[in-house]
Amino acid sequence: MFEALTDSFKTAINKMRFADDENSLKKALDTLKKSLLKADVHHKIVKELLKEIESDVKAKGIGKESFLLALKSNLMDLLTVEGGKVGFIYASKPPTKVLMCGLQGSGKTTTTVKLAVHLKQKKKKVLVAACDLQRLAAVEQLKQLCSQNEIDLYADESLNDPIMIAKLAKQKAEEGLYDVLIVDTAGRLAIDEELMSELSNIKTTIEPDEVFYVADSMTGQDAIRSAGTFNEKMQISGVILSKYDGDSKGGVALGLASQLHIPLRFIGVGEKVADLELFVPERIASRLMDEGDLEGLAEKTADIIDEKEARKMTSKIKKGQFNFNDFLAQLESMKKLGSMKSLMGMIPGMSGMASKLGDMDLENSAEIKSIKAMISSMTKKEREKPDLLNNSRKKRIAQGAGLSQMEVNRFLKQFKNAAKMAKKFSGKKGMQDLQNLMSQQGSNIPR
Ligand SMILES: Nc1nc2c(ncn2[C@@H]2O[C@H](COP(=O)(O)OP(=O)(O)O)[C@@H](O)[C@H]2O)c(=O)[nH]1
Ligand SMILES: [Mg+2]
Repeated sequence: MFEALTDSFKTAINKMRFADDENSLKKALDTLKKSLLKADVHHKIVKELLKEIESDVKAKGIGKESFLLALKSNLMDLLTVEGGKVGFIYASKPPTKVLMCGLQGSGKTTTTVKLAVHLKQKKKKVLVAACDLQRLAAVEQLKQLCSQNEIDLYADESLNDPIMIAKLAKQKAEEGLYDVLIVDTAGRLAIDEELMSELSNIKTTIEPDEVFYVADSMTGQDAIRSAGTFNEKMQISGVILSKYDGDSKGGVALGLASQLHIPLRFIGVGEKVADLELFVPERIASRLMDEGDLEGLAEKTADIIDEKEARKMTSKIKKGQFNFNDFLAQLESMKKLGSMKSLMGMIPGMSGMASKLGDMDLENSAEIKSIKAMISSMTKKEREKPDLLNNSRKKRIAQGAGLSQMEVNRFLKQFKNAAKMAKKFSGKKGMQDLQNLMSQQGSNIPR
C-alpha cells in the first residue's frame, strides 16, 4: 500500500552519494519533495519535513547513513501524535464502546465489520449495532455482512430512532457481557446539522470510549478537512483511512497526524473483511523505508494461525532457517489473510514485488501454481534445506514441475532474497546492517 512512496524514498536515498556533497543532498531532498507532493501530502508538511531532514543531515554530516536516519526519525515524528492512542485500546471496564462516523460511502459499514472480525480473531466477544436508518437497505447490508462473518448484530427494523437503537444495543452489550460494542451510523453526502445532532445524541447516549472517523483516502486532502470538521463536534479519538488500496493519494496517511493531531489507527486496504491493518507509526516508518514490518506480519498471521506457530515462524526467519515447507504453509494460510499485496509490503525488501503483484488471486494464480509445483517436485530433504539445491537438482525439479530452469532459478532467487532480507532486518541490528550494506554497495538498496 505504500509502494509508490517507498519507491520514491529509495530513489531519494540512492541520490545520496558522497559524504559532504551538498549537491547530492539537494537532489535527494528534491526527489522527496516531488514524490510527497505527488502523493498529496500537504505542502506545508512537506516543507517542514524537508527542513527537519536537511538540518538533521547537516548536523550529522552529509552522507547516506545520516540521511537514512534523519528520514526515518522524521517520518516517525510525522506519523506520531503525542498522547494519541495507538492500536485498539480496550476500556478498563468492558464493553469497550466504539462509535463509527463519517460521510456516506466512506466505508463505515465495511470497516465496522472488518474491525469486528479483527477483534473476534483476538477472541473478543463483539456486538455490532445497526444505527444507520437513513439509507434504504443499510440495515440489510450490515445484516448480511455480519451473518457471513458470524458477528452478533443488534438491529431493530421496527424502530426508526437510531438513538434508541444505540441505547438498546448498549444495554444488550452490557447484559450479554460483550467485550466490544461497535455502532455503525448513517453518513451524509456532506456534513449537515441534522447528521451532527443525530451523531452527538448517539454519542451522549452510549458514551463511547472511541470515536472513529472513517475517511475515504481516495478523496485526498478532503478526507483530512472533513475529519477536522467532524472533530470539532464529535471529538474524534482516531481516524481510519479506508480504500487505501487505491493508492494514488497515499500521502494522506503521512500528513494526517500532524494536520489534525488525531492519530491514524487503522487502514482499510481492500474490500474483503481481512483487509484492515493496524497503523503503528514505527512499523509504518519501517515499511516506508522498505525494512518491512515483521511484527505486523507475525501479528496478522497470528490472528489466523495460532500464535505459537507464528512465533515459531518469526524465530525461524530470524535464525535464517526458513525453508520451503514453511513457505508452502505460509502460502496456504495467506489465502485467509487478505490481499497478497498488503502482506508482501510487510516483508523486508519485498515492497517492490508487492507493486508488481497487484492483487493476486492465491487460489488461481499461475505464479503460485508454479511455485507449488516446484516445491512438490523437491525431495523432503531439499524442502528442509534450500541450500542443497545445486544445478543438477534444479534441473530435475524444473523437469518435474514442467517449467524451464530459468523459471526455477528466478523463484529460488526470490525465495533466497526474501529469506536473507527477512533475517537481516529482523534483528535489533537491522538498521545498522542496512546502512553498512548500502555504504558498501554505494547505490542500490538491496531487494
Ligand atoms: N477497495 C476498497 N473498497 C472499500 C474499502 N472500504 C470500503 N470499501 C467499499 O466502499 C463502498 C462503501 O462502503 P460502505 O461501508 O457501505 O460505506 P458507508 O456508506 O460509509 O457505510 C463499498 O462498496 C465497500 O466495499 C477499502 O478499504 N477498499
Ligand atoms: Mg453504511
